[in-house]
Amino acid sequence: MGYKLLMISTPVGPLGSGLGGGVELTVTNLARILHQRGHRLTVVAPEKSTLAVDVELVTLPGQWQSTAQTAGRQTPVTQPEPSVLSAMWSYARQVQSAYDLIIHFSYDWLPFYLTPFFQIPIAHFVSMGSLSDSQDGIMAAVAQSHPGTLGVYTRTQAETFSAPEHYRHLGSAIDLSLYDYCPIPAHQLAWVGRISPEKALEDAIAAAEQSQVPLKIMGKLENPAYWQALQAQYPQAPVEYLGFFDTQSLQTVLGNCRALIMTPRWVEAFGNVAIEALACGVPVIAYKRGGPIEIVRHGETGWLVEPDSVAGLVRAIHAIDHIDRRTCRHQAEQDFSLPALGERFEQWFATMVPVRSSL
Ligand code: HBI
Repeated sequence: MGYKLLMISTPVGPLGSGLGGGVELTVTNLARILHQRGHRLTVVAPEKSTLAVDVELVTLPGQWQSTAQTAGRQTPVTQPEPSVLSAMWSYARQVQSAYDLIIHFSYDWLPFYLTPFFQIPIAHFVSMGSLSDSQDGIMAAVAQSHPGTLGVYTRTQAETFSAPEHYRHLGSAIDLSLYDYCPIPAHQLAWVGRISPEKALEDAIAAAEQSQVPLKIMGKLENPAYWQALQAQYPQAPVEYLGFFDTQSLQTVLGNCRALIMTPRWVEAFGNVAIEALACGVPVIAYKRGGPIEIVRHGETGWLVEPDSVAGLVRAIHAIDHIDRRTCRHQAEQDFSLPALGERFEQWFATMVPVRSSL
């Protein structure tokens, strides 16, 4: 039975800009698989958004939300006006009667506060771990008033909140047909992500310098000052920043690497880049922190390293040949395919959308 779904994207930037990080991939992939499975979708996103899926895309003007992960625990809720967040939710209120369900991907206060004022159910996909008291508070309120409507990537992410049992684990996925298995890589490592302090790129650069294995860096240069500081701190490190790539270009470079290095300083909710690497046959070396714990099979598809230990990263880099690259691709096919993701989300929606009478 096809649902009529209104999908509201993150308000931190246009879909396709990379500003929305992993959540952009989640929105695009989920739209793709739900469309393929016969649901009727409308995606609502900030202006200048692009979506490589043949569904209705409604783009709205307004200022972006500032990124929540740069805020502190006591940071008050902010909403610049004219706000793209309020524009997207005003639109949703006007059109809601044409849909069975709204699913949104904002890590912001407003959508949670608005929930009781809407006539149709709202599925809240929470894309990060706990970051601020105001966001935790409003999500806890919805967990109480609308149980079962909060979704996350992983158990680890849910456990950062006060009532983990209220969060449904949806995992993540990628379109495996876009990723080519690479059996024999070049002698280089990859680091992929928004270049911002919580991603701790400095540790990967230090490990590249100590192991003398070249490091290819890709991702949105979100914090140029931070990047400048790293270059000054490690002038001799064998690293190269290649830019922000679309999936096709990313997987070409990533697949040609001996390993992906993941150095999250914060609790990474999932780590989509980890499954992109596995899909190319690339082992993942990651700190044992957050989402990668539930992705990497230690000793089989990569190495989970003591958090913040550069020495641990270097040891793992020297042991990377113990990993069979075919096992990496196989795990991606088993756990992280789009059909598996579509199934998990449909099961979640069924708990919120009243079954229409057969009449
Ligand atoms: N910050 N305020 C805010 N809202 C979001 O939706 C948001 C964010 N920061 C990062 C982000 N979304 C995504 O890039 C991550 O969830 C992946």
